[in-house]
Amino acid sequence: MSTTLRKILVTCALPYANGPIHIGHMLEHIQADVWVRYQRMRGHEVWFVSSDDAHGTAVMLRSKDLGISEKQLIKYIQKEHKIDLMNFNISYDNYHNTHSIENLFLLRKIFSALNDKKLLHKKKIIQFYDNKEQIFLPDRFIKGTCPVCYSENQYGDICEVCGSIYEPIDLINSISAISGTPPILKETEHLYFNLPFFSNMLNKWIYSGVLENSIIKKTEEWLKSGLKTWCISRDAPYFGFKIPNFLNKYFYVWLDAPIGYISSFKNLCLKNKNLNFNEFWDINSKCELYHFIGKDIIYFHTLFWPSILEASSFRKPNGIFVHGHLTLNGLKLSKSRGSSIKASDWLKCFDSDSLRYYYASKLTNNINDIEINLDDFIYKINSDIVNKLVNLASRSASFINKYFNGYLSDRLDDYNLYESFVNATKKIEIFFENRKFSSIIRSSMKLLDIANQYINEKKPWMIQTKIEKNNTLHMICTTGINLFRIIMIFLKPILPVLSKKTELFLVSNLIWDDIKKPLLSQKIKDFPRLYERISSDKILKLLKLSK
Ligand code: NOT
Ligand code: ZN
Repeated sequence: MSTTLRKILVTCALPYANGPIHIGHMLEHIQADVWVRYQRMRGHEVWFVSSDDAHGTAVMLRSKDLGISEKQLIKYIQKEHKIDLMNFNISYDNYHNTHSIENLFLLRKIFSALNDKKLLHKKKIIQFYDNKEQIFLPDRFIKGTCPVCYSENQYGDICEVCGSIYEPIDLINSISAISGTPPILKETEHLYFNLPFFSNMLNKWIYSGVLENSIIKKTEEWLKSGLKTWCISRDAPYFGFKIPNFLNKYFYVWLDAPIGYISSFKNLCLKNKNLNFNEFWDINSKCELYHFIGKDIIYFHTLFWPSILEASSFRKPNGIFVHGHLTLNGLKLSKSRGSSIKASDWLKCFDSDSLRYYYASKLTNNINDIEINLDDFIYKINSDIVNKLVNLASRSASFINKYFNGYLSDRLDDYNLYESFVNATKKIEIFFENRKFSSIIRSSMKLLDIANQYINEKKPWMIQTKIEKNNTLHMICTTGINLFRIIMIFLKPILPVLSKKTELFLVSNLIWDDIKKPLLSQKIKDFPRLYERISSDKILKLLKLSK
């Protein structure tokens, strides 16, 4: 029995509404979904929400390229994103978008709180401007040579080669990524948020158990080097929400994007009358709040976001769960540079459980990069899922179906062995809670080796006896089925499709609290095709699709 029941709200970073979901995005959605499914299995009340990040220059330019309005684009993209996420069985309770009534309402509320507390001021600055396209250039739309390591073709905010952070003005030979012409400098006025005011709060908050040590270290560095005021406005033309009483200025996408966490939940509350918005977002909320993010946006979540929440009297998160970048056969998959595999293309070649399993086998609670190697992927799926997991079920079930009419025996052959599997539960629970998914896979595979070894030693195929209920053959195979069942309960949050098939086959749901109690005497179904071996031929197909 789970002890105290918790109320938990979980979010993933909001995918931009300017392009498809890639397997890089999917790493995060899968990581969060596995954690959410586990918590739900333990009986906790979990709400899982995300949203499309609809605003910003990139969305505006993309819709211009396509010759459609921004609203048409984000509507179409949101539909596509939802399908991709559903096809990977990401169990969102709500998937909204930030160009919504709820987000506008919350943004205005937060904006007036910031105004009331005098946390905003206007400042004139000089900025890069594309004279040809008549548009101020965001950092990501300026390219040039890094002023530190002299690598060419770097963005205006950060060098992807040496990691230096600088101002766009510092770039050497800068060029507008929109028109390809060198930008000019032009004066403009912007709205700034007094981030330094929150230094003391942040200096305490980061040690309150919300961050892993490596994230604390990074945030400490930023705090030590001194916080700067944060520009929260953008010039027209822009796609976003207009700032009241500030002509031709819009709220910066990074201000309203995190508000999307709140507004998606607010939208869910409108659909589900039993949910109480304030219970989750009040400053004194007892519910837990966790954000899953990638390491490229730590800054926004450990500095800006808690400060904005503090300023507007909302509660702060209990944890920021950060993962590393994805690399494919050694290459970094970057969101903005577009070198990646689309989630929908993946499904033309492989199934969704396989990616979920492979990611889980690599994920842990640190920010190391996750390396995908497609040959290794094929090998791991076939050797773990087919040869160890499904094989254990298949070799046990064949005798049960053939000789015992599909009925399990009334007793196990080896209770000690069964007990030793049950005893792994505590360890697996701790791994899940701490997001050490790779350890869950490793432990499960070790147990499967033991189970398969047990069958090898007992050699049920050599047992020549009368077909009698509860004879040794019957009890050995029932033990095999039950060991398989425990591992499937452990892996259920990771493998939803295989779990569903297993539940149909066992005519019994995979339930955490049932681990201790073996499945006996009842009828199971004929052994179905639980999982098909995957073939390396598909790698070429996938790479072709992704060109
Ligand atoms: N669209 C952004 C990205 O990097 C993520 C926004 C997450 C919302 O893909 N965040 N905050 N804070
Ligand atoms: Zn550099």
